[in-house]
Amino acid sequence: MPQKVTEGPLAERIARIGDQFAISGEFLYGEELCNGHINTTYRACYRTEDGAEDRYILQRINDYVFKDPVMVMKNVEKVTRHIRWKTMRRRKNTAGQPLTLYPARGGRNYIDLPEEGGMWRCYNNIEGTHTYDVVENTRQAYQAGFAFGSFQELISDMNPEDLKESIPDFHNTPRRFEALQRSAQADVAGRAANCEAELAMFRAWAPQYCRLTELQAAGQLPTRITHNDTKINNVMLDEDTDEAVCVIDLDTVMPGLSLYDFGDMVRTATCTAEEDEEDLSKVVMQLPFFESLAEGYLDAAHEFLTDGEIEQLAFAGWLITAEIGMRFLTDYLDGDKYFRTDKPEHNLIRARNQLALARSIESNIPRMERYIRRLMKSYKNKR
Ligand code: GN1
Ligand code: MG
Repeated sequence: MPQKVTEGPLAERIARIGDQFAISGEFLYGEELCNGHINTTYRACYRTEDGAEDRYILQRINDYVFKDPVMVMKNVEKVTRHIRWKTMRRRKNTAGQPLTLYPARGGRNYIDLPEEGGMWRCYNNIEGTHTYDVVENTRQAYQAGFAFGSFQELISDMNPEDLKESIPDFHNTPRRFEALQRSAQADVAGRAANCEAELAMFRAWAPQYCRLTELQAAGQLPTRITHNDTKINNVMLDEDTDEAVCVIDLDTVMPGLSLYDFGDMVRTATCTAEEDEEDLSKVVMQLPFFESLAEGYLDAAHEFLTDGEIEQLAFAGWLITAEIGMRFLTDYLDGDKYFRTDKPEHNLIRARNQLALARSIESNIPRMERYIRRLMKSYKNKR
């Protein structure tokens, strides 16, 4: 649980940043939320005039990762506005409900505060919800799939050209492999000798990395606006019922392939071990979780996805797990510049974990594909 602070340097800093946004009331306390490997996140609580307590999320955009934070904010604004437009017209709440950005001093939805480390923005805190770092039961897997499927459906009619690539080639697996090769070659942190076995495994898989990008280049997979970071802990579930309420962490919304989004759900919602679990015997994909996840996702998304996309769903789970594994190993070789780490070998541990998970997913692909075909048949029969 995050520690609530009412005074001292951290509380003062949070209050100072909160003071830049369209928030009224008296500052009560702040807390640092340590979720995610990238941004700095605080929650601030204010007492309103009528005695209620309102909470907000204050977040600094990591400008090492996002070279152009303004571009990130423009993408986020377009997506949240489009979702608001759509949900208002439908007059019903959907699990993809948007976050609300609060205006900052000066008329934008963000503010550059060099003395506070960079660019900040403010969101509503989604009350009455919680997140899971690992999935515990099939209901949670279903709800996560449904939430991201609904999110994709809500933005499925946006024009991909309206958003910019805030991180170029973010999910371009062949490029990620090239980057890994370069980092192994440069070996700036002198760590390549510690991970020869892992490097060899990623090299052995190399011929498969280009499958989705080649299908996309050949026009057989549509470019869409996608979320690009669909980890299980980026979906807020109702704290009493575990029903999906809202998808968060929109920083990487940009043109991409829906398959990488589904793949990242498979990576994070079908295994009960954390991303940095060292006991690899625990790092296995559980088929019942996959089935619920796929059902939730397709319940929301089967109508707009193409046959070409449906065919690659199972493979995408394997591909992104290998890709994220390569990114962890690259960062290990580069000396831990990108992902937040808590120990010297943290990125190597994560890379080994993802290798184990990718192997486990690989061995399940035929079963996963069979289940998807069954699901798709059931939708056709219902028509
Ligand atoms: C990062 O910020 P966070 O933890 O949601 C990363 C994702 C990785 C993920 C691995 C912008 O996401 O791409 O899948 O770590 N985000 C960025 O846990 O690189
Ligand atoms: Mg993220």
